[in-house]
Amino acid sequence: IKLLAIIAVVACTVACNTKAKEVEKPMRPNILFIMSDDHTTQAITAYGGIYDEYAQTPNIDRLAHEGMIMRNVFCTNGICGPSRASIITGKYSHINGYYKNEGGGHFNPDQWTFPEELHNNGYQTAMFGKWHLGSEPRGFDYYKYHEGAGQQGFYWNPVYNQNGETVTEKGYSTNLTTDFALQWLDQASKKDQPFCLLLQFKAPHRNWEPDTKYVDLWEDIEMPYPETYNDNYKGREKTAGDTDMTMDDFNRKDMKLTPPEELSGKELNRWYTFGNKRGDVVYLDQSLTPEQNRNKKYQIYIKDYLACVKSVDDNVGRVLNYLDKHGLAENTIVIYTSDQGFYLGEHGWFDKRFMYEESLRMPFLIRYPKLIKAGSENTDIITNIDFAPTIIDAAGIVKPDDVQGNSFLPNLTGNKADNWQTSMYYHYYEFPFWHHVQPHYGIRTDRYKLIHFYYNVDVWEFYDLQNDPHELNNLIDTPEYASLIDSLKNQLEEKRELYKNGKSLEELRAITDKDFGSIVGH
Ligand code: SGN
Ligand code: CA
Repeated sequence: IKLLAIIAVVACTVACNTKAKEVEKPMRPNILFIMSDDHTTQAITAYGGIYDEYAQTPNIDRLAHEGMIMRNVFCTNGICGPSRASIITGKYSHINGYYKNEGGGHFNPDQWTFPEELHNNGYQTAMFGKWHLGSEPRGFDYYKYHEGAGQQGFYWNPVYNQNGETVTEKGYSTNLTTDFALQWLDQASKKDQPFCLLLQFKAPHRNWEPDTKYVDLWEDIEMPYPETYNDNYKGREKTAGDTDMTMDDFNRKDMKLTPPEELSGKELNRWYTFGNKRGDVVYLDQSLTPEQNRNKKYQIYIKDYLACVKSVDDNVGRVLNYLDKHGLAENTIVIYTSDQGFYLGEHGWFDKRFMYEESLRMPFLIRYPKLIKAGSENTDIITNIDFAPTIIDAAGIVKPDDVQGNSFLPNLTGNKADNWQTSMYYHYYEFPFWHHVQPHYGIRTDRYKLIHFYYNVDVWEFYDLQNDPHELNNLIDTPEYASLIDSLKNQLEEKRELYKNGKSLEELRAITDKDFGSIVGH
């Protein structure tokens, strides 16, 4: 009822705009969309994880306590540019044209996006931090995004593109990006029109450089190892077992080792990455056993990652305090998410890309006191193409017909549509760089997952997430599941039809091979 009332107010505000102007101020909510890069749910205390005892995220958790935690929000193509393109368009990669980072890095700016829609509807719009879509942002009154390293940006003294102009700033990127966003908010919040602010941190992306004050935070502690840290990839040899994202691939740059002084740029790159040869392992110290070496690298990795998260959390706190202090908390929808999840040593990995749980799942916390009950939880199956329709719905705007996602605004008040999706479709294309993850597509229901890896292998995998939450037992050839697998294959085909991705394997491989024009320079 509350939702209907709000919709009625919004509808009236839009419809009676001319007449009602002097009587009532439009009640359209402000949107604060906070997205970090590669921040996974295992590193957010509200979701619960093995690091909770050591590394907490009290500010991000505030959104769960004062709003809703969503546990089944999934990415449709688990890497940066593609996820971001899906988020702003509400469409799958094969429709918005942004399939890959490598050789795929130019977003067609002429297409519909939610920030531009809000802008056209009287919102003040701005974007800060990581953009990573190659083309210039459209539909923003103001933007300041990371340049350098193929738009990955730098942790320290970052270079930004500020409304088309290159500027270098001094300091730590997570803090700086927040400073700039708050400066913009200072003037935007004084105006009558609502605002939509996209605050998109570079952290905690590779190579995980913490702020100086957090560098030695857990020096004397040995962080716990995830249960699947020693995965032997049995039954998944050609997929999970054939990557470049294990601790062996954790390089000298990741370890923050100091290079010899006399190296040229090219040599330095080689020194950092071991010349990118598959199977090379570099030792931190020759006296270590392979296992000690691996564990020591993992400790560096997890501590640096969690320290980067700490700065993200601090800055989320700064922003939430700002809203409180300026009386903006009531009428602002605050979202915290990340472009995908990440492996924190699960299956022995860092990075993402796979349709396995840790990287498929996106954190998603949302606070909007007018609509969402404090401390609530949701487990509906939602994907990143549903973000755009939901955000514009909250602003009282009807989505264009060709937007593929659906608004989950009703789900936030327990009014989920009867025909809400009970499964989701995933498709990843980039290969072999980075990390040698075979292109694959698949379907996930609330209990099962079916995946087809197809680039230069032909492997199907099937998991029962209830009995095997860590996805260690590929049951594709288990007779008891044969009919269930058949039915899932049909459902997967239906999804591909629904989303208009009926391409042949040959056509799909051609997409992986095609260079769409790149912003590389990693
Ligand atoms: C860089 C990283 C990769 C990472 C990609 C994509 N290498 O290339 O490890 O997978 O970005 O990340 S690095 O040595 O340059 O750090 S994404 O978040 O942009 O998708
Ligand atoms: Ca990312």
